[in-house]
Amino acid sequence: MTTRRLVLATRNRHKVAELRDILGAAGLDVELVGADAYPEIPDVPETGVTFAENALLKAHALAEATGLPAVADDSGLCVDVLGGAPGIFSARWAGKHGDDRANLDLLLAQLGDISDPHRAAHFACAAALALPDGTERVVEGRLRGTLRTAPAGDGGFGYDPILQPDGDTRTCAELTAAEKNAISHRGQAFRALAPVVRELIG
Ligand code: ITT
Repeated sequence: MTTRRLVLATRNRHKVAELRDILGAAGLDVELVGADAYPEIPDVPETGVTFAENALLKAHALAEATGLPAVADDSGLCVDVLGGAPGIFSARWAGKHGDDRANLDLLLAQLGDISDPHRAAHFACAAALALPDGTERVVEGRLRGTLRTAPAGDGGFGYDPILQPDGDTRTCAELTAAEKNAISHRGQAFRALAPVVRELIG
């Protein structure tokens, strides 16, 4: 039997690495290919207003363009005292998409006067699967924690250096990749999606 190919609808190389680890550990017998293998396919505008809507937009666009099953995630950091922001705007909070350091610095400045008991936040992830025939599934995961006042650690990406998961004394950027995947929003969401992928594409 030939191994099925599954396209990962992300150009974020950190996410590709995490998804390879997470889906690999879930025992999926599929060949995982990043969206970078299809440079001619344009990025889809993230016009949704929820993580789930955006994840489905990305997965459907790539499934239609490639004729292959596609998985996507949309994720971000939701800060309680900011009413859930940056949320779906996490990647472009400081203006330029993907400028992790500027996003993190702006958020820390905005929270400068907020004391520890009020610095609760969570990472959220919606993981979507879309098939070329329009079949879709979406599941969500969360990682709750507290925001530090200064970055610590150099692992991971994005807001990892300022989120300290509940029950730990380290930030996400101080965890090993395996430790982060075991508890992360993305790990939870894609571990929940893995049996669905197995059922739908074999
Ligand atoms: P794709 O759309 O190509 O997948 P992206 O980086 O634009 O890549 P999102 O639109 O989902 O992805 O934005 C996610 C942003 O949320 C990301 O840039 C980080 O700022 C933040 N984020 C998401 N997951 C994170 C994680 O595990 N650790 C730290 N920050 C994270």
